[in-house]
Amino acid sequence: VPTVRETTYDLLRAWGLTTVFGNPGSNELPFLDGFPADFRYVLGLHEGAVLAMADGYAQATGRPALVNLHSAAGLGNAMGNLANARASHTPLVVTAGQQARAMIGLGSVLAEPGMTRLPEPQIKWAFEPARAQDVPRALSEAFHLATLPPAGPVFVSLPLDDWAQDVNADEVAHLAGRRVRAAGAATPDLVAELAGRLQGASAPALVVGPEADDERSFGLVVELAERLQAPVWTAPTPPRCPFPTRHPLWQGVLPPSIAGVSECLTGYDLVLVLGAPVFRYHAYRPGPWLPAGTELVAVGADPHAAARAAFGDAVVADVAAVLGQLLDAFPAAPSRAAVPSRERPAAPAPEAAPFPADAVFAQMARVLPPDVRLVNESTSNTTQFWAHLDLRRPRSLFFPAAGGLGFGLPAAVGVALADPHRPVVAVLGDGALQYGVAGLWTAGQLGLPITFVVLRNGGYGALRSFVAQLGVTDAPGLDLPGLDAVQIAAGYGLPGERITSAEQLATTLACAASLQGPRLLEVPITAETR
Ligand code: TPP
Repeated sequence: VPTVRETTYDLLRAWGLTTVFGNPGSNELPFLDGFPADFRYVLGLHEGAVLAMADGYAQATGRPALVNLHSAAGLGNAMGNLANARASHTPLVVTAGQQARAMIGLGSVLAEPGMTRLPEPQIKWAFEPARAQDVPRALSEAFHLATLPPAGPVFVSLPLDDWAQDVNADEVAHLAGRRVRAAGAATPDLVAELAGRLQGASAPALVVGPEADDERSFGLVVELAERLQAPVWTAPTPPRCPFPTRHPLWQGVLPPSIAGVSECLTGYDLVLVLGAPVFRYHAYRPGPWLPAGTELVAVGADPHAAARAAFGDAVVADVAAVLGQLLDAFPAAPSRAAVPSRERPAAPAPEAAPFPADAVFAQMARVLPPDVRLVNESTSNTTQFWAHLDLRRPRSLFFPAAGGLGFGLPAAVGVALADPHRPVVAVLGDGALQYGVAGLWTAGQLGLPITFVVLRNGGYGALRSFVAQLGVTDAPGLDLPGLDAVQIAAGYGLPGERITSAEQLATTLACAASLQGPRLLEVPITAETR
């Protein structure tokens, strides 16, 4: 008779979940007992790092990932990055070990009767199986639900004495072979209506979001934009890069405010939003949702986002499928005046440290290999970052979707694990580095080719700008003296270098493609004022 453990490992194998991102404790050891040789355990030294490594891996592969955390404490440590995973719609099966069933109600150490409430509201679903025998089916539900659109993390609590129990083989016989898929295409009527509106528009514009950053959609968005001769913006606060940043139709990132979006879209009669909520604002700058005379239609997988929007029509559907349908529906579009290209900011050459951030990013765009994957968690200079990026392939950029720091460093580890052939550069603020620092150890142990670029401005630069915007004075806690990123890296076994000259910056960045293992570069930068 198979045990819960054997059945579970067979299912995980069938689902391709043979990498376990975890940090273990006594509740989880019975699951890890006799860990099969064809599985890989990726150890993170803090659960926040574990969650973000899995998130980076899932986003970079486009496949779900499995996380195993330790009890309520480990799950709690992972909550910040669970918020990021929820916001980026990352398919994650998050598990935590629970005490032995007989001990849960007794207030025992490592027992949490409210375990399934703990990860609320950052999950699609949380469950603790009623019987040990239900563990395989519960994990099956979690796997499919995490993957179905809109994808996202789900949580299963796993009592430690379940693993050695027998299952009824008949009860679980069909789980491994089940295929659960969403069919997200639009009906012919809807396609005809959307195509008609686009063709009839005198000045259409596109706004693209993270759902379009995959192998299926990326090229189709370009095709649609070119066919329509429509300008393309990236939706506000982008966690991904869904459109090539040097394409002549790309206009940049929409500003993250109500008034800012409306100002940018002035002059367009129809805005088609593809794969983004409408919209993820940040600073409160009220104004009209849209300019007078502008209509908006959003296509995306998230029904909640569709329902929540305060304006515009919405179609809940698979972005790639609808893109394909639209392209088939109108092979030729009416000819329109050429869209003026965005004025690219001058790309200053770095001179000497401290460097302006835009000079560092311009240098990256010059010397990094074309297949580079970037993770960005440097907050005061995202405008400069987007201004200079040269990204032309899907899944090339990852940023914490909920704005929670501590994602970037470990996410880079997961991104590198997903494809060791694409070099990874993580751009981290000197503040951001500290929230996910434990990820350095995993990067070092696995010898992953990651360049961690720590931009040292000596403080919480983004908050310094907010202080000015919000009219706040004398706020404490914004300066970060006394941090030495090179020595921190050394403590985790990573080589590090402090960059002082433009030449050193150019040569060290240029070898990102030929690394044998991770390294950290500390780059002094000047403060940005916005
Ligand atoms: N805690 C978490 C988990 N996430 C956050 N976003 C914040 C606090 C608030 N926060 C936003 S930006 C920022 C902070 C603390 C400053 C980050 O500083 P740094 O990484 O050095 O980048 P800089 O802004 O200086 O470019």
